[in-house]
Amino acid sequence: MNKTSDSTLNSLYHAVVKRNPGESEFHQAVREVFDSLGPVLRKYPEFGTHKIIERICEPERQIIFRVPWQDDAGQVQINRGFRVQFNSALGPFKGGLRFHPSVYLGIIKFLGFEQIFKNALTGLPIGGAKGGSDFDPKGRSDDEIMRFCQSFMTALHRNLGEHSDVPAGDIGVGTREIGYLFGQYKRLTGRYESGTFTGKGLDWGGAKVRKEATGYGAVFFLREMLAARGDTIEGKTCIVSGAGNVAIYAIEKLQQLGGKVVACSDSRGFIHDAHGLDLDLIKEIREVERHGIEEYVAHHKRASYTPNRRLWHVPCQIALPCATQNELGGDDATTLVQNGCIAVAEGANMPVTPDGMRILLNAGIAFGPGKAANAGGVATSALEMQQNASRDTWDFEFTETRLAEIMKGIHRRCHETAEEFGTPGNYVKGANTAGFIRVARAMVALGLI
Ligand code: NDP
Ligand code: 2IT
Repeated sequence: MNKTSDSTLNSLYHAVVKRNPGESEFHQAVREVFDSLGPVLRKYPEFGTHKIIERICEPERQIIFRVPWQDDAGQVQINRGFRVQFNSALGPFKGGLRFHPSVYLGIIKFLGFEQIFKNALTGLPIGGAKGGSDFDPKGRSDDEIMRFCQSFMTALHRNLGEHSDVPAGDIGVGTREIGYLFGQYKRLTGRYESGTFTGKGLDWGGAKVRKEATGYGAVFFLREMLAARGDTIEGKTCIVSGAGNVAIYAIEKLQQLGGKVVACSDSRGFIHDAHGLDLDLIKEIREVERHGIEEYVAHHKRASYTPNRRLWHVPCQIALPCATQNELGGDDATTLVQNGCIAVAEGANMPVTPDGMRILLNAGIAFGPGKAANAGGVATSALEMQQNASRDTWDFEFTETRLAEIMKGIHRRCHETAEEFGTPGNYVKGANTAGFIRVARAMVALGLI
């Protein structure tokens, strides 16, 4: 019986690989979820009868489009745009847009697939989607960013709506880009439909705490994992990869809770400051000037900059990968373990490779997978949708309290599900299992659609 469901999952995995050739990140995300599902199929044989797994791996709709735009020199540029509307069993499609030159269908599908289960774990009514473009915003002027966003939205706007598909930000897409995208959507539809986007500016329909939510949420999840082991963040040495939206607000919350963050990175290198990072300076360099993190050392002579983005050898007790997929591999995980690391929470999506994850779990480190640990961003997006629907605005404290409660609920769900399915303390199994069951039940209830 056990063997049957495992061999079924194995052949389903090979079918996914064959059907989606060349999409290695998507295969990786599917494999990880399938590795958790054997016991689920045994407990709920109806999921097999209803072909939930086959259906969940096939996006409901995939949109690929041309994005032509003109640069400041008057040259025509062509990029490719994507929106993968993966699953709407629990609510309107929901998930961010990524602008990065590495974007192709396999990345958007891995992100969209993960988003289904992440969104399910929040307990809120949101389906899963992801989109983006291979457009590289680096070094582009404000006008170029605006023209690109307008062209992107001209192609995509018909497929969006507050009850159908609600994008937000991700790598390379922040409040500025959401502004240009929303502006063009409003112009094309003639409607001030705030609920079609989240991550908006606070003056035009945005929600307090959304900017901070993913980083804060990851630290709230970390706090819960440590509390389950009778420990706290107070006094711990921490390192955080990335210096973008998620990393900055993860650092902020770690510091507020008494952690000492000594290193962070960007795509080119990392800074190390044994006194603890000066976050106001990092915000100024990254959010205001949009410069590289190496500028930090010009202001703090005591700090060092290393032109290599891998910072995992910096000794720490807590590590938060908050930059990008597959940034922490097997060797990095071994180094973390050897240096006495006790907890890793994924602020980014799939930052730890399968090898890395195996090593961290085998070492008994508290490991929070992205689906659970970084769900605070999308959960607060759902709170933004609630405020837009009721034309209300909540204050910072109230919204942050809601976020903390949601992260506590996600932790509890993962923890209890891992125990129920015989893998206590394994949040990877807990998150995959709990997220999958919620979506699968809804799919069965909604019939064959
Ligand atoms: P940002 O664009 O704000 O920041 C990304 C950071 O990661 C930058 O420091 C960037 O460096 C670095 N980075 C990006 N790509 C690479 C790469 N290929 N190699 C090395 N470094 C890289 O993005 P976010 O902070 O929003 O997103 C970070 C991660 O968090 C992503 O995995 C995203 O999917 C995930 N996430 C984001 C959420 C959100 O609400 N924004 C919600 C949940 C997850 P540089 O500036 O030099 O390019
Ligand atoms: O990966 C993610 O969860 C996000 N980029 C945020 C998605 C959202 O809709 O807020």
